[in-house]
Amino acid sequence: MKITNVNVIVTAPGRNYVLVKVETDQAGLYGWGDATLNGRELAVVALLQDHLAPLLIGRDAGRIEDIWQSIFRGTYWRGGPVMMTALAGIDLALWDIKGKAAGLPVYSLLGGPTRAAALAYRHCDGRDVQEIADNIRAAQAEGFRVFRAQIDVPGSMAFPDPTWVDRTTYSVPFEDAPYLRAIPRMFEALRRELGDEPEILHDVHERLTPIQASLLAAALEPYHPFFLEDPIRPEHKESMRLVRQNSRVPLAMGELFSHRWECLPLITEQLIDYVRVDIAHIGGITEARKIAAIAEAYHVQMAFHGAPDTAPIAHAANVHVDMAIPNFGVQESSIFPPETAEVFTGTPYFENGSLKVTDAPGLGTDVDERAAARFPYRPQEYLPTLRRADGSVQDW
Ligand code: KDG
Ligand code: MG
Repeated sequence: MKITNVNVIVTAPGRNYVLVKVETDQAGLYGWGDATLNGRELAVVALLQDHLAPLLIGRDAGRIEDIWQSIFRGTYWRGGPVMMTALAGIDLALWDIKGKAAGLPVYSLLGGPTRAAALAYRHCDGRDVQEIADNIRAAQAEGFRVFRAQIDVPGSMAFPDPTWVDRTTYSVPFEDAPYLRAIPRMFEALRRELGDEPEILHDVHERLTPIQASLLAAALEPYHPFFLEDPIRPEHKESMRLVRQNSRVPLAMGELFSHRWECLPLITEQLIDYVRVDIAHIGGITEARKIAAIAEAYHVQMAFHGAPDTAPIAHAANVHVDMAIPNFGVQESSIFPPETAEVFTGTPYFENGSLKVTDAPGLGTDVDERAAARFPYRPQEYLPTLRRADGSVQDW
């Protein structure tokens, strides 16, 4: 089963996606991978087309681990989000091929299902508590049990929504003091409004210093968040010790990590409870299952990043891994722009607040290439930069 062609396409049905099609010498046997890196899409395209695709032609598509190792360790320069997203695109396509060749869904190749479906959380962000509570109630009516709550803090947006972006300055404000006051108040009000049952989490987006993160985590204890996500910046992982020592709320981190070694200190010191790595940014399923296995040994659960900025293919990969691993925690879920339905089939679907994939062979997703061609790349759809009131840059 030799690789005969690697084709990279960029399509923007609502937003930009980078897709990798790996074709083989067996008639009709191909796989699709997702190599979307939000705001840096074309860097990944160039790496795939100019440097990695030529290395793959003629290789045995079934040797996923060997291909992974040869790209990660065998090409000298390694790691980083661009490389690991490109590698994920290839890896996902190869798992898709392996599943199709075997006539089995990928979760079956990973050891078979350990659960019926993947518990999902839904974004219920809002401008104020009332809007968040209304969003949570609406999601509850659909069967959801876990919710993400982000609130707009006046003068200090907690969740920059692309529609709010001032395209001339291309920045949105963030101030830590009002944010730190607003989040405990938000949780308090949500508990008053909704009671204790809904599981509510909050994403800090790496915006706080270690001591601020510790204070916030401690302040949220009475409201038992499901987890507090990315309270500190990802570079100095040891700072998580301070947050851990000073609070008893579950902690989650990892969407900006590129591989298992970045997760290690947080897992082995049990400084987090959920690993949030993004399958499309860590080299794919091959790396995800290893991180999950390391985490399992330390009683840490997996909560794969599932933001809408990757294509339905990566989301399908999330659910296949979630279905198979024993230490699955929760799956972030996304609502895709409606146009994606014209391009993708086999997108994971919701059932009673959980995500499911079908038992179709491979990842179960397919791409209508003609439809994809109708949605050209949208240049410079970047996230805004956050800036403090004095004009200085703040972590996104
Ligand atoms: O590209 C940035 C997004 O992936 C990020 O803002 C989403 O933090 C995120 C999340 O948890 O979904
Ligand atoms: Mg996040």
